[in-house]
Amino acid sequence: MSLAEEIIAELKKHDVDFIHFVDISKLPENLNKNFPVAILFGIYLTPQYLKKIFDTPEFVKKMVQNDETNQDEFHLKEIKTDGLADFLADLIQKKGFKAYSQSEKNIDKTGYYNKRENRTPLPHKTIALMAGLGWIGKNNLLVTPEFGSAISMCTVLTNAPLKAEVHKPIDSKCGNCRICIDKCPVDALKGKAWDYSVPRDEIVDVYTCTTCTECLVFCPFTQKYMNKNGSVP
Ligand code: B12
Repeated sequence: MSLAEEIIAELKKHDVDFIHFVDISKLPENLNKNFPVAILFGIYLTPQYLKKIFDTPEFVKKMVQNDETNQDEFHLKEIKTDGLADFLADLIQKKGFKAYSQSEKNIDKTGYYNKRENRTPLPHKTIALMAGLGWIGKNNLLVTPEFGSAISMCTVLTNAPLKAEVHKPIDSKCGNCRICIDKCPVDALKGKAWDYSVPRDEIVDVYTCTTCTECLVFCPFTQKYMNKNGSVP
């Protein structure tokens, strides 16, 4: 079994939904830390979970008030994808190659988490665009044609000999839609369309964002996925 097959088999054992080997060798060193390849993987959020948020005003606020965060699907899947990144980096290092897990914990532990600006050097979204998975919506999230923004993902940077690809990002399909902007309870979304030259802070005010997930759930592409499985409201 090749290393690529072993990595895919290990991740599939943990119900990972998508895996991509992305060529990041052309990115500047302050982004790719001199690693030529990024392993991007993720898990989709369930339509049932999205429906719960869709039907429950202030879902996250109530969840926090009721101290139920530990049962929250997105929270649990974020812990899972980050944990798998740490596990994968360890597995690749044991094979004699270099690997860097981009879990929040490891980025912080290695001193690359800019807490003041809430940013990391090479966001998963940048790698997801290079994998051709989707576009950056007006919600500043990765939006995919089939699952909208209903994703928890993580990445591992490595010099392991993995056949990697890079693709053009999909053109935005937001058009004139502004549902995320109008749904945001704290007006953190500024209505600016993304492109490479647009800084994050011109799209979203991360210091006002309350992480209520509404911009993720109410996106029409997330809604299409949520409703596809017969959970039409
Ligand atoms: C810090 C952080 C936050 C902060 C700041 C958000 C932010 N966008 O920076 C806060 C706490 C506010 C936050 C909130 C949320 N977050 Co958050 N967050 C992160 C984290 C840990 C780091 C993000 C980062 O580095 N930001 C810095 C900026 C510059 O990058 P970015 O906005 O993520 O992405 C930009 C770049 O990729 C850039 N870009 C793309 N291609 C290229 C190419 C080049 C050359 C360049 C220069 C730039 C560039 O365009 C993107 C948009 O501006 C990531 C995990 C990770 N390590 O990536 C999760 C992550 C982005 N969050 C995620 C989610 C789901 C959320 C929430 C919905 C959670 C919730 N419960 O509500 C909200 C939504 C907020 C919003 N609408 O943006 C998901 C996104 C999934 C998706 N579909 O995109 C991630 C990937 C975590 C995961 N487990 O999947 N988050």
